[in-house]
Amino acid sequence: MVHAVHGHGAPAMRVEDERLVTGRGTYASDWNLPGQLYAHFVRADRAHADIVSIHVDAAAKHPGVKRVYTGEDAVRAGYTKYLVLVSYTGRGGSHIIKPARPMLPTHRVRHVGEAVVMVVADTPVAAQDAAELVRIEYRDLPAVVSAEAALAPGAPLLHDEAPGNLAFDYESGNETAAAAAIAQAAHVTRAKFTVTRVAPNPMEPRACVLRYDPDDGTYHVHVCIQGINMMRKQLSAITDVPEDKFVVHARDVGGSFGQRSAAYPEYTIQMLAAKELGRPIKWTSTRSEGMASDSHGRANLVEGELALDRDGKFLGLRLNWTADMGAYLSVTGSASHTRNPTACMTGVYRIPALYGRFRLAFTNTVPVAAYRGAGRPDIAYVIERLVNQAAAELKIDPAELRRRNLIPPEAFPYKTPTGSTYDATDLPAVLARAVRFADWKGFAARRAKSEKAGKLRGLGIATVIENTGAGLFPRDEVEVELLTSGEIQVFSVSHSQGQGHETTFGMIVADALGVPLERVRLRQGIKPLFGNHTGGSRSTAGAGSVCRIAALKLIEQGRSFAAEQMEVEPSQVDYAKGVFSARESKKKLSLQQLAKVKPFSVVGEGSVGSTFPNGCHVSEVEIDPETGVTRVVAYHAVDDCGNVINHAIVEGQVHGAVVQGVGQILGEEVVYDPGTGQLLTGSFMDYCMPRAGLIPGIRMEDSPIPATNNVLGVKGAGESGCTASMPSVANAVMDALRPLGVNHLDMPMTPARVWRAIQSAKIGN
Ligand code: MCN
Repeated sequence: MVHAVHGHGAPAMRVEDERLVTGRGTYASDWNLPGQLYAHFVRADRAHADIVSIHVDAAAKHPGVKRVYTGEDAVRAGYTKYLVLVSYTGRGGSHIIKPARPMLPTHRVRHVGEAVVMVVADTPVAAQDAAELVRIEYRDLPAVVSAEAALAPGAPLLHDEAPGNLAFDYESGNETAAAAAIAQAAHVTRAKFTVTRVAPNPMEPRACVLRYDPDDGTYHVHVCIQGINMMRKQLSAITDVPEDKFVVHARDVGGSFGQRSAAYPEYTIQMLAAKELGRPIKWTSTRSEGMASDSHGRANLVEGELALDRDGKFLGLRLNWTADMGAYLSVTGSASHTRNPTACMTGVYRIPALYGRFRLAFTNTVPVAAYRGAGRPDIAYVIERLVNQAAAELKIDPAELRRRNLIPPEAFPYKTPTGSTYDATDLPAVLARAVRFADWKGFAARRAKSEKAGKLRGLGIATVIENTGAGLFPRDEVEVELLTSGEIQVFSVSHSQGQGHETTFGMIVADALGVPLERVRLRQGIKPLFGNHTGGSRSTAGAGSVCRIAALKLIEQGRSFAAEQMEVEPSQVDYAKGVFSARESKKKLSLQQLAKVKPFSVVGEGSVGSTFPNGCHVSEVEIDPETGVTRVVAYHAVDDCGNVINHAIVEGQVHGAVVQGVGQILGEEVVYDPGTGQLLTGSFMDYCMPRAGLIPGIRMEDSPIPATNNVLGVKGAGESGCTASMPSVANAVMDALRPLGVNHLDMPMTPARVWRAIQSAKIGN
C-alpha cells in the first residue's frame, strides 16, 4: 500500500541544519588521528606524455619526508584494476573497453592533473615543499581534448587497447524504424547540440584520512562518500583486499552531485603508505587540485532528428550521441552516457520509432562521471530543444505541440520503445498547471513591456521525465533500534551529502511509529548493512521505504515483547502513537517503558526499482542586446515527485538543481586548450560558478501522483530540477533570439556568445 507521510508535520528547520551552520559538522578533513602523516601529490603538468624517468631522491631527503611513492609501488602492490559499472554489451554485441587506470602512472600521463607521485611527510608544508623537488622527465605526445576530435581518423591514441579512442559503441531502439519514420515524415527538425563539460564543485574539497590496523588487517578510511558500500566495493576491486577489511568512516559530506561516489586513485596510494609506515595518512585537496583531478560531468555532443507529421504528431526520433569519457573510464561515467539516457529517450512523448547511437571516446582530460542527473538532463535537453525548434519551424505554440504528443494518463504504466516502464503520472495535468502557474497567456504583454525598455524577452518551457537509479545492490537494509533511553536510532548505509536525510528519514520512522521526530535519530554509514549509496535520486524510494518497513517491523517485534510484559497474547495488543495497549485488560506499555526492560533492534529490507519523477518548468529571460547579458526574470516549476515527505526539502532540492542547470546553460564550462590540452578553467577566476543572484525567485508547486512501486509512494526529487531547468532556460533564450534570426545557440549562453549571435544575425551571417 502506498503511504503518504503526514500527521507529524515537517520540522521548521531540517534537523541537521543547526549542527551544520554552527560549525559542528564533521567533514572528511575534520578527522585527525594520532600520529598522522600528510600526503601531497605531484600531478602531471601536461596532457599527454610518456614518462621517461622520475627522480625522487631530493624529495626523499627533504626534512620531515617519510617516503615518496610512485607508480612502481602501486604496480608492486598489484593495484592495477579499476571498477567500471557497465557490463552490458553494445552495438553488434561489442564490449566496452576498460583500459587499466593506473593508481599512479608508470609509463604515461594522460591528463593534466593526473597524480604521478605521492610524498608523505610529518607536516603538510614539508610534503608540499618536498613535492617541488620531484623531477619528472617526459616525452610529450600530441593531445586530444574533445570526443569528436578523438574519434576522428589520425587522432592521438590514448590506449593501445582502444583503437580510434573508442571506449564503447552502444545503441538503443530500432534503427530501421527510426530511419523509415524520418524518411516518410512531412517535417524533420534537425540540430546538433553541445552539452558542455562541467565541474561539480561541491563545497567540501575532497579529502581522505587513512589508517591501517595491523592487528586485524583493516583499513579505516575517513573520506567523503555517497555511501559506504560503494566505496568498500571499489577499494576492494582495485586492491583485492576483501570488502570486510574496509571500515569507512564518514559523517557529514559537503556535497557530491555524483562526484564523491568514486574511490579515487589517491586513496589507494594512501592505503599503501598507511600500512607500510604504520601511521595514518591524511590528504586534503586544494580547490585547484580538485578542478584538475575530481571527476567532471556531462560532456556530450548530440545530433538529433525529430520527425513529425503534418499535424505536428511525433513519428520518430534519431540521436547520434558522442560522449567524452576523459582519459579513463570512471566508475559511473559510461552508464551515465548509455543506459541512463536511453531509459527515458522518448521523454514525455509518444514517439513510435526511436533510435540512439552512443559512442564513448577517450580524451586527454579528467575522467567524466555521473553529475546530478547523470545523462537524464542531457537527453531531456536534446529532446526539449528539438521540440521547441520544431514548434518554431511549424509555427505551433510550443505548449500546444507538447499537448498533442504527451503520453496520455490512460496509457500508464507506459512501456517505452526503449524498454522502460513509466509508472503513474498525469502529464497533461502537469503541463496545464505549469502553463497556468506561469501565466503563459500574459507573456505577450510582458514581452512588449520588455521591448519598450529595449530588452529582448523569451519564454521557455520543458516537460521532462527521468528514471531514478535502480541501485547497484539488489535490495536495501535499514536497522531500527529502540534504545534503553527510549530514543530510536535508525541505521542506513545510504549517505546524505546535503539532501537532509536526517530530517526526512527521521520523519518516515517517526510517522510509522507515531512518535515525535525528536525521538528519532538517523545514524548513517555506521553499521555495515547491505544496500545502496545515495545516488540517482533513489534513496527515499529505496532506503526511505525500508525505513518505514523496518519501523513497522519494530512495532511487530515490540508487540510480542509488550504482550509478554503485559501477560497477554500478542494478538490482544494494539499499537498507536508509541503505546502498546492490551485490548481486554486495558493495560498500557509505552515504547519508552518497553525500552527500559527490553531494548531491541530489527532490520528491515526491501527492493525498489526506478521511479519516474516528472515535471514542467516554465522560465522567462530578459536579454540586454547591447551587452548580451541574460537575466532569468521568472521561473515556475510544477513537479510530480510522488508523495512528498517534506515540502521544504523538496523545494530546496529543486532550487539547488535548477540553479545548477541554469548555471550550466548561462556560464559554467570546463575548457581545455585544444592545442596543448592544458586546463584553462582551473580556478574560480576562470570557471563561472552560478551565484545566488542568478535567479531572482523560483516558484514551485507539487503535482503529486503517488508512485506505485514503493510503500511511500515517493518518486525521486534530487535531480529533476537540473533535468528541467537546462532545456527550459535554453529554450527561453532561443525564444528571445529567434525573432532576430538566431536559429541555434549552444550552452554556455554567455554574454559574449549571445552578443555575437545577435551581431551575426544583424549582418545576416
Ligand atoms: N524527498 C521528499 N519527498 C520526495 C522525494 C524526496 O521529501 N517525494 C526528500 C528526500 O527524503 C531527501 C531529498 O528530498 O531528503 C532528496 O531525495 P531523493 O530524491 O530520494 O534523492 P537522494 O536522497 O537519493 O539524493 C540524491 C540526489 C542526487 S542523485 C544528487 S546528484 C544530488 C541530490 O540528490 N546531490 C546533492 N541533491 C543534492 N543536494 C545536496 N545538498 N548536495 C548534493 O551533493
